[in-house]
Amino acid sequence: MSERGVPCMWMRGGTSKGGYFLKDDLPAERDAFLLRVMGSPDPRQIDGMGGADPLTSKVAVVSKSARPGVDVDYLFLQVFVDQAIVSDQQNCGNILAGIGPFALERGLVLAGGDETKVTIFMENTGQVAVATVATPGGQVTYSGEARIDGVPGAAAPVPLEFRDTAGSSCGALLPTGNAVDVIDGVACTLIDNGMPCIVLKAVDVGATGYEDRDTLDAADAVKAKIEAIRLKAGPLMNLGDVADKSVPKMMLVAPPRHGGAVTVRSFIPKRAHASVGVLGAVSVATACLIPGSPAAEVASVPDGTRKTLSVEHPTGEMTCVLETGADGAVTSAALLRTARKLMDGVVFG
Ligand code: NQM
Repeated sequence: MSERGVPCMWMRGGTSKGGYFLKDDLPAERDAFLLRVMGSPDPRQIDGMGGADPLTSKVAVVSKSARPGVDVDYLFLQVFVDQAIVSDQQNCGNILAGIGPFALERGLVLAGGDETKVTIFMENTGQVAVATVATPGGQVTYSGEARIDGVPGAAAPVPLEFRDTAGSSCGALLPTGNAVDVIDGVACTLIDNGMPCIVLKAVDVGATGYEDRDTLDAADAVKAKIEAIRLKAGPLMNLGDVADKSVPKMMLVAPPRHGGAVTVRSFIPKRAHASVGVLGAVSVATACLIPGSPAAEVASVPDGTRKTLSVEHPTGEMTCVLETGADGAVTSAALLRTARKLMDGVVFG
């Protein structure tokens, strides 16, 4: 491919980072271009913009939406670090945090007062999220007092709301119809409330659930055990052969230690997450509400139909606010993220 420059904004979205593109700006040979932009495949991504980490090798493709009541369409692409794969098989709630600001910056949405609600269709899963962006005086601002664990300092808040995320990729919240499936002798909940996840007790696979990221990445025996479970669970979750897919994510849970609802150590799926994904956290929090599940056994769940669940992770916690219906099912989820514009220019691929 000839060297080609394409307009791009580099942004931090939540605890992830990546390139944000307008759909019409991308070349027809999109995936080859994005692999070159990130410098993949290469564990160091030395010849590209990627940060040698799945959390910083991400792309958002954004366009004005033709759907009624929706402002923009957002396609998330995971550019694998050490394989030549660009995957649309998962969503990303962290990169989602940058979509509202990006859409305003590019004029796809007009600011409406000091706060602007941006309604976003998530193309990967066919669901809608609403982001609230701070727009004092009609201008996007990234400065503010909101803090999220995993990101130093403070920034403008970007609250996110999700509805109807159940079964986003697997067709049902519990794709096997069971609260618990036993795989390789381990009790697992196969669940999808916005992100396909396998939730199991850390102690059941030889971990504690309180390790830091480096310790988990070096835990070869734990990783081999959970990958074997993941490969068996993929077809049961209607995801087919998941050997080369970034879903389902592995969620190792343990009792909370800091006053939260649950502790999680996640693998996405082969590297440990530095914190936890947004929709991943929503799926784990939802699993905590399912009676008899491994998550429910370790979790501390508040009463009431509106439940605030703090999901403890390696670098702090993520608070999920779940609304539940009369039958106890989760009907919506909300959480707080922040985002920041890092670079606006032309990227070469
Ligand atoms: O679960 C990483 C991230 C994510 C995904 C991953 C995410 C989500 O932290 O919605 O945000 O699980 O691959 O960006």
